[in-house]
Amino acid sequence: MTHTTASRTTDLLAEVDQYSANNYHPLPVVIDRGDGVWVWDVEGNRYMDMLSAYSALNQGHGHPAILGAARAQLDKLTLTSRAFHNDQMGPFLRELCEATGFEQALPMNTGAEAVETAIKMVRKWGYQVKGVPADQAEIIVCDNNFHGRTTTVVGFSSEEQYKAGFGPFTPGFKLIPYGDADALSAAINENTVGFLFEPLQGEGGVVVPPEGFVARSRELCDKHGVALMADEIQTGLGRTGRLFCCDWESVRPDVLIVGKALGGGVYPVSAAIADSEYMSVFEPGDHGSTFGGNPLGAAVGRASLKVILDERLPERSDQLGSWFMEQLRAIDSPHVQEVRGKGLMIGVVIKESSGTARPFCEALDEKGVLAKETHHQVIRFAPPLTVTQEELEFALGKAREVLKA
Ligand code: IF1
Repeated sequence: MTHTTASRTTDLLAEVDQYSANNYHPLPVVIDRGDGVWVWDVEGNRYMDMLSAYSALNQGHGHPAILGAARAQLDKLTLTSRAFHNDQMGPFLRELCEATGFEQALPMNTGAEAVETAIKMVRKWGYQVKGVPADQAEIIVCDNNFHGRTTTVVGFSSEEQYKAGFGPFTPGFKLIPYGDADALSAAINENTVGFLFEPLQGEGGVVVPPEGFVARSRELCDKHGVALMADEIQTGLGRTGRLFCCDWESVRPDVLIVGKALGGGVYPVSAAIADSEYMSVFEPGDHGSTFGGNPLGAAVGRASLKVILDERLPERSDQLGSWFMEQLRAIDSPHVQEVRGKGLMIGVVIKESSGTARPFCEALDEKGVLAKETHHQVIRFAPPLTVTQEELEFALGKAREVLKA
């Protein structure tokens, strides 16, 4: 069955073309319904969602427990601002701290805001606790990083397009090659306050660092009094087959940054999480957000976290991910250079001689499997973690057809 594109889709695409900024190049599918790993377009065609909104939908579309919590909260109270307390934020932060093993959490909305929060926290910790001279704090980051789209964050991107035309940028960031602990060691000096990294790079092309990199980074940060800041916005909450990707190397960062799936695909919920040694640098007025910690987001966050733990989604991701990756590797394709990843965060790298990954994603889309390329050569497979083996077989069948063609 090849999916059809009819006039309703054409009209809706034209509307976006006319009224939206041109900052995206999406696949031409207009979705109007979702359930679990499945979505339907406005023509009634069904697709399997192999992107999960970049891991914001680890619990799947329309998870009943998350929708139930959201509906109940909608009827009671949605927003107070932080000028007053609400009855959901405290329980949410306690449950988040209990699940992650940290003392305190600062709630925000989007991932980029949580990254900014972590940067501010670690800089102030550097001045107040480590004794770095005023305005000299340095944070080390990695080539090929993706931490969001704010001006500070794109300022330390190594991707020219993310920065071009948007300067001047915030100083105080130093780039090292990803996965290179010796480079990290060499880059640390007396003014280094933090090392911000993704334990597995997502947008960078599903890049798995050499084994031991995270543990060695932990050792180096311990040795030099540098805060290890793990951006687990995409890798966290079960995606890579552990609750957090750092768990693969038994590493506890100093600052844990979460977002995406913390909102269960329903609402933007993010947080910077740390012990009070770091968190206590914030005083009233230092930092905040109109919406961060709001009761609707907190109720959604509580339900989203509970689903991940109750349904043992990290274990599912580990087992199904290993199996799925093995099956993908077994496809005899002239186009595939490598299949890599952890858990259900998987990249199929297309050989440059076969062109880019985009036409392969378009072909999958036509066969009812939604996948999106990243970094030109990589097809990313990251379904909701609630996926079944049978559903993965469906995607695998389509992947075989597309990759062998
Ligand atoms: C887009 C990419 C993924 C992230 C990590 C922070 C953020 C992200 C590790 C910021 C966000 C996004 C943003 C979204 C698409 C998605 C993406 F392709 F752009 F890079 F997932 F791979 N840290 N990732 O992955 O979180 O502020 O967006 O909530 O279209 O830009 P945010």
